[in-house]
Amino acid sequence: MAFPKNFLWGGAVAANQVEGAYNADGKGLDIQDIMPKGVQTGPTEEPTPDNLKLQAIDFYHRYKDDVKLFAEMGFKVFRTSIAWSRIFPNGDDAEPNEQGLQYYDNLFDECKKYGIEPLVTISHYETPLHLAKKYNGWVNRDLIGFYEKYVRTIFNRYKDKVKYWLTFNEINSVLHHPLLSGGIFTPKEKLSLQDLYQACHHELVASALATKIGHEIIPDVKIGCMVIAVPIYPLTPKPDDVIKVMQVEHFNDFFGDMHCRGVYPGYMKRYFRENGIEIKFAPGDEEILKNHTVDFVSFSYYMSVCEAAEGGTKGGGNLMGGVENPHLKKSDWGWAIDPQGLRIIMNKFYDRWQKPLFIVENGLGAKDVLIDDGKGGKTVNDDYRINYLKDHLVQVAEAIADGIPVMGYTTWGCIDCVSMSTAQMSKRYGFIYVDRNDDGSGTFARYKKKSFDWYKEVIATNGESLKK
Ligand code: BGP
Repeated sequence: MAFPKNFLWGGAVAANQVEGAYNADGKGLDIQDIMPKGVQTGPTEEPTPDNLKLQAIDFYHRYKDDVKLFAEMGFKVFRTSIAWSRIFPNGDDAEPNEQGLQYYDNLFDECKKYGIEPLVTISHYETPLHLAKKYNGWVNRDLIGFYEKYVRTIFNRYKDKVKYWLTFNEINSVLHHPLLSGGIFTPKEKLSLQDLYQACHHELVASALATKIGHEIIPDVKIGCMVIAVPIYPLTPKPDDVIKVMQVEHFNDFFGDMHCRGVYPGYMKRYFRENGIEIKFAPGDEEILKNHTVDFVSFSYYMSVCEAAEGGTKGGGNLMGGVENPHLKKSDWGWAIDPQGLRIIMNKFYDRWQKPLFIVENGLGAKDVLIDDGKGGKTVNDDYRINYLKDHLVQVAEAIADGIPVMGYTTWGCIDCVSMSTAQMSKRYGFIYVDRNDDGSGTFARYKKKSFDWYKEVIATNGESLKK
């Protein structure tokens, strides 16, 4: 397995899914604090006790022990996000919250202590609630200014500690989940296409602006976009099905095209024309988009889907829709398992954008059973997870052999965390089991799963152990 020498092996989480401490040390509320059921039902008025994210896995207080475990596995990189509302509690505050800034100083220092590079998502589905409620999130152009201020603050503060940044998590999901991804409070059914695509424009300008500012402030910085990668296969060879695939792919790829090419693609202009959408550009937008494209493309990969002009069974999956592929097995949560899809989408992305790739999420959400390890402790025999990750990493190696520059690989939820789509604890991805349950019970104790030692060996051998 030929992984490059400096390949960044590691794991990924997001602040809102691990930290808890939702109102500690001056943190303001964010949209996750009122989303107790993930994307399944609408938001609540106030934070409610059934929202597991309010405490999550208490990473806020336990990060030292957790980073130590990541270091034991040999992580070269740890991806997390900064909770915007720890830094600017309302999003539009005049001054940042020093306690929030200090917390991430401590976390990044802890990573550095073990030689782990932080990879930081600036905005991971956790827009300050006030920005959602007062401004309707990214529909409002003012968000660009608030984001710019936030970005300048964290870039200046962490410029010597963080070299790898992602501007928005899964930015292309905003078309499907406007509140989650764009902090847009208007319910999706009532949101006009005009407002939705204007919000996309604002996010894209903000992302390019962050790239510009990052390059000015941080020496040797690498700034990437982050998209959901979903290979789409036609359900049949009928040209109508293939056209359908092309059209759905256009909506998914629009965001990567903008980040890598800096201009609106023809297919999008056609869609705007035919749907009466007119994107309002402010002076300078065009130049910002054009001149500040990303250094690399990062993405999450969990599954592929099929599309058909008509028919097919609606597929499971977290955010993007599609119809079921009859040839693939599914996870406990109905997500199609398709390791080869990873190689396919990597080739597509590189052919299309010619930018280095970084796989920043991949993994299996499964129900784990904690058992005695025979040595007085507890563990999980998660061979299913090992097999899943192994099969996907073999395909990453294939993609590298295909000639694609790949910067690294971070598994999703390297420590069990609260699920984004369903807000459950029982959907576990980690190498480290956390004793917390869907009903909120549990001690928060950590236990190493079988996959912990497996991944440790993969990293130690730079992927050579995958041959076994
Ligand atoms: C991605 C999100 C993550 C994460 C992951 C797994 O779309 O970026 O935040 O949670 O999906 O999804 P889930 O937690 O719903 O299983």
